[in-house]
Amino acid sequence: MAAKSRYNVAIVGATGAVGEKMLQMLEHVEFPIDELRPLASRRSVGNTIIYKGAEIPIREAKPDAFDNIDIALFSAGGSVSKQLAQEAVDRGAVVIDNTSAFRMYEDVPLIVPEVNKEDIKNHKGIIANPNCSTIQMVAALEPIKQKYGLNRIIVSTYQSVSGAGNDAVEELKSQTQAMLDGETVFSEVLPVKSEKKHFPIAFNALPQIDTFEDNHYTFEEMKMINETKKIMHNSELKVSATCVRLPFFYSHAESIYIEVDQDFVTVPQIQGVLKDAPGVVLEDDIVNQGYPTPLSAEGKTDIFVGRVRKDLDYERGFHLWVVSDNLLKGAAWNSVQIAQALIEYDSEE
Ligand code: NAP
Ligand code: 3JM
Repeated sequence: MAAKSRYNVAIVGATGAVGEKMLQMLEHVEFPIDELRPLASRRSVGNTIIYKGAEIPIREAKPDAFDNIDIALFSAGGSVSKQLAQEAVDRGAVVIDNTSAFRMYEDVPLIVPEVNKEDIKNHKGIIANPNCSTIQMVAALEPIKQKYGLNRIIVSTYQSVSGAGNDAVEELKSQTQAMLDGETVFSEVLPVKSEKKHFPIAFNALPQIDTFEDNHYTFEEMKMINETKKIMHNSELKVSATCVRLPFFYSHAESIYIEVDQDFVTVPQIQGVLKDAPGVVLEDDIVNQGYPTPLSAEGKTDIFVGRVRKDLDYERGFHLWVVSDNLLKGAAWNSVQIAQALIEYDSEE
């Protein structure tokens, strides 16, 4: 992409949970935009979005909507990305894709700027934004890996419903009220959109995010496992994940167990590394019940870490509690950081 003073930017999925936050984040960093082009499905044509106080009509996402676009941020699901990302690239845009469509392709960099920003330079038109749960985990663990080595990660997630989009947020709201009114309710959106009646998410915990794979892990769990190895440049890293959906609206929390490569590492040493880590905030003050929660992280771009403690049985084992806003660092903010890095590299060329 040629360096410019201002860029034409398309947002594919501009009316969605992630797309709305992308608009906020672009505005927040005063991204150098010439034309902002919000795209969505045909259903949204006739509606508008507000950007910097101006009303902008939404256009249908189709190939010619990418004419003269420099950067296209995609978050409208994997099938839309598979259909349109290459069309955008063919018209001269760089695509930053929020879906799982291309993340594991060899020629597609998978980027968390605090971890592997330099990989952006290898892009061939498409750059992928990792899964929300992967992003907050690798950004917290990379500085520990740099200092003490890392050979195993076992993570259990506590994920909010907004990770499944605006429909899932509405489903939790209506189910909660219905259950308080004594009704029997079933889910249609969570754990995955289906015709089948499913347990409610309200007042519940669902140990399924996305569909099941042949190895009995869910696709969400396999995304965390495979994406982590790619971003951390270590195919030998041992990673296992259990992903659980819980009835709150925003942020994901994770209980993470790690094994470092060195003996005699202390909790204060791990805390010290996290204190200095970019994009990470240490909130670990158990005397005052100080630790992050989904509500305390909501609306913030940082990754919050607390409850750092040593495993009781294994000398090189540590446990951490990591929380971040899934729609911000987990999606929109990470994508906008990638866009910023992209134009920064272009201006260096
Ligand atoms: P959402 O709230 O359901 O929004 C979906 C968006 O996609 C809406 O803007 C919708 O437009 C648009 N869309 C749907 N079908 C379309 C089509 N055929 N053509 C063009 N636009 C279409 O979902 P979300 O939470 O924002 O997530 C969107 C996608 O982003 C997800 O499917 C996922 O792949 C990705 N995502 C990534 C992360 C991450 O961690 N990186 C996190 C969450 C989501 P209408 O309003 O016109 O229907
Ligand atoms: C987060 O319908 C779809 O293709 C979207 C499924 C989805 C994804 C995904 O796989 O792209 C929903 C929510 C993600 C993600 O970030 O991995």
